[in-house]
Amino acid sequence: MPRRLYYSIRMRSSQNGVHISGAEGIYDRHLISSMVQEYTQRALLHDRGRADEIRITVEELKETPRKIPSLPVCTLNTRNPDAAKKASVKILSSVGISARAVEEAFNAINVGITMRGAMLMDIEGVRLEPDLLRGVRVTRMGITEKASRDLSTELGKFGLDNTTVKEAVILASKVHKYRMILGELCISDDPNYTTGYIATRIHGYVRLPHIKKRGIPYGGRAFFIAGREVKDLIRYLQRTPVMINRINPCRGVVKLRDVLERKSGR
Ligand code: WAQ
Ligand code: MG
Repeated sequence: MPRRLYYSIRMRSSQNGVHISGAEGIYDRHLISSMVQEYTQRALLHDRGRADEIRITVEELKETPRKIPSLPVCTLNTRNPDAAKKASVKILSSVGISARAVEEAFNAINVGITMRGAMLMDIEGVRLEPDLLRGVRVTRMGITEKASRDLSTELGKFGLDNTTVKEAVILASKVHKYRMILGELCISDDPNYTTGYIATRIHGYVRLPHIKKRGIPYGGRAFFIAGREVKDLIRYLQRTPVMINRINPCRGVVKLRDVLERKSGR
């Protein structure tokens, strides 16, 4: 029987060369035209302004996507940026990332120059990505239709069924499948979106409300890496197609103690 074909569909929109929105997924052949339509609509309706250029890529994947489960999601009751940072340090240091590295990641994000991709840092905070301005972009991830419905149901229990959270969970689930990645810090670049997250394979995806003050127009991502050999890792992040086909249960607001003790068990 011939291999079943999958397609990576990616959208980017901009106005006067400035990025407005982006989205991507992996789909069956029969969904290509409806997804192209959906992404076009999404680009045209984005509240950050009218796109004057929309680029949509439809690419047949040469490898069958790896199937993986989603990270479990929970939320801490952090009330301000300082509390969010302290919680980040506690959780990330429990998997071997130094407090200094976490500090470096926050500092680099707060410089205010938003990168297109993520920083790669070793556990001491030394930057490992070859292009320090652009970072490394994770692409070629998706979710099956069934898992997407299940993720919506699961997140919906806590009022979190929206594309921002879903896409971040899908991205993080791909990232943390790779053994060398110990942890992640993410702060949105949307000035109105003040919830960030950290993630580890052990603790899952931990949401951090008020990680930044409202109105701040920059954000960023850092992946903390065991070792320093990043070539295969970068290839995985950028090119290996990965699809979520199973959803782990999510929790609502939890205590930091619960996150540190009750590991997600993956
Ligand atoms: N690969 C690597 N880095 C990326 C990617 C990608 N595909 N997309 C964005 N980044 C980097 C880039 O530096 C952005 O400025 C930064 O991450 C933040 O990206 O559960 O919306 O798309 O409520 O603004 C977190 C949701 C939302 C928390 C994160 O990130 C929650 C979000 P944004
Ligand atoms: Mg954004």
